[in-house]
Amino acid sequence: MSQPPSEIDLYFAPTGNGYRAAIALEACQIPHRRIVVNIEGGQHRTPEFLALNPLGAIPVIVDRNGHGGQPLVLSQSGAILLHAAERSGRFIPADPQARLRVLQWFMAAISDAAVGNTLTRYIKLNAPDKSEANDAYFLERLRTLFAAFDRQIGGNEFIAGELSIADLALYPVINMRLDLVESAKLGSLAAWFERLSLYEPIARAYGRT
Ligand SMILES: N[C@@H](CCC(=O)N[C@@H](CS)C(=O)NCC(=O)O)C(=O)O
Repeated sequence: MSQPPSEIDLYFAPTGNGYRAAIALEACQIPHRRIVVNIEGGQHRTPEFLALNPLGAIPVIVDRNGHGGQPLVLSQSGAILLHAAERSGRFIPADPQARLRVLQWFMAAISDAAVGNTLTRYIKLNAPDKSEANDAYFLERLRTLFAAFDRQIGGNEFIAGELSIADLALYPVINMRLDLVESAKLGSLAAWFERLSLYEPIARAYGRT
């Protein structure tokens, strides 16, 4: 029997940025299907893929029912998460002050933590000059950033009030760097991670259920 087309196509690879977009769609209960992009095989550099994202990177969503019913092609995992949250009316508060607080930590997750984590990998594996001192420097920057998130969570359940796009954006980064959370003994961040790991949409995004 033929299936009706799902509303959103998610061009995905199993990376932190890919999982961020998958979490967004699962948490906001937006029906979608995954189209796995073979990054190792260079599929993200084909003309077809570059037509979707000129930057040649996953994730990308193709939403046949974007704003005003117009088709929408959107890249950048943070933008996809924001779009999904706004569309569902969840994970981002309406109150202007609370909204800005959430956006502040959302941006810190996307532009500081996610990028900081990528830098530790690039400097260790891809940079033309290898240096243990540089590896240690970028790792320490990331550890310091994680410690700030740890203090922000403190005794609370989530990063900025209710469960929000700040939490959903940070999760894939922490999932990749539990070694740092453990070595720096970041107890609040560790407890937060365990809590979010039990959250059904996140478990589904990672194929754990
Ligand atoms: N800031 C972008 C980063 C996207 C990104 O770097 N994607 C990686 C996979 S995690 C990619 O497709 N890399 C392919 C390449 O750079 O050649 C986002 O959050 O979506």
